Amino acid sequence: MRKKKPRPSERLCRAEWGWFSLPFSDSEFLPYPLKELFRVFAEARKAFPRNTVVSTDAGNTGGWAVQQWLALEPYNYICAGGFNSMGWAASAIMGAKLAVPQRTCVCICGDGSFMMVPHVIATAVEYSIPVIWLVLNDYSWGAIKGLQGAYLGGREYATSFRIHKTGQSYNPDFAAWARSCGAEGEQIKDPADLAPAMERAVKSGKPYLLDVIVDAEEGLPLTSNWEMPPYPIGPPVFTGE
Ligand SMILES: Cc1ncc(C[n+]2csc(CCOP(=O)(O)OP(=O)(O)O)c2C)c(N)n1
Ligand SMILES: [Mg+2]
Repeated sequence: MRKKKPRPSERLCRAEWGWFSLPFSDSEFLPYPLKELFRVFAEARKAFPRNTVVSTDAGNTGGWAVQQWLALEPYNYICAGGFNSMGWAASAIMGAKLAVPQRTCVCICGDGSFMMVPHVIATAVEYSIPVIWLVLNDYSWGAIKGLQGAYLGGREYATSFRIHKTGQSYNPDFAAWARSCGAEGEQIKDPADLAPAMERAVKSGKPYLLDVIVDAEEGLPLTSNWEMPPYPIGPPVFTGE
């Protein structure tokens, strides 16, 4: 009989994770654009209260959020797990807010995921559900664009959002859309504006969308692996052992 490998203790896993994450512990030392991307999570952790409920979605944004968001108390983090369905987090966060109205509730999702269910803002306004959507906007289905890079020899097919005649990056103005629904919305291009905007969102008591423009060409390292035949599954980046 094969001997079962003992599971590493939780404390050991945490220590390993701390070591793995050390290079990201201070965004000041990170190269651009990594620095900017990491800062979103660091600023969010500082700006949102300790018991904030966070929901995360699919894509690179979901992968980064699941790794970088530090849930400090139980029952404060929700995601669709392996289903990984885009749009889930933007909707589910309203359910969370109805369940725990006294807590700040924040959805962290990508622009592609938010575009699956942009009508959530109208619902939140109709029923006065003051949640916050933190949309990391890289003008693409970034995760799929990355996979295409590997599968198609660097060729990208329809995963960047562009005006096709000019090649210019395109997305609707999400913040304007939020305001037109009767919610609040802000677009953030300068990372220095992140913290004050997040604080305004918490204080507003209204549904609030923060459209954060990110340059995610070079993202944070993801520890998860996708099974994508015929390619072999890559070795785990982080094992916690
Ligand atoms: C409903 C649904 N359709 C398709 C997919 C496959 N898929 C996984 S990630 C992704 C792109 C996600 O884009 P975005 O939300 O902008 O995140 P990014 O990777 O750019 O950070 C797609 C299409 C999915 N997970 N769910
Ligand atoms: Mg995206």
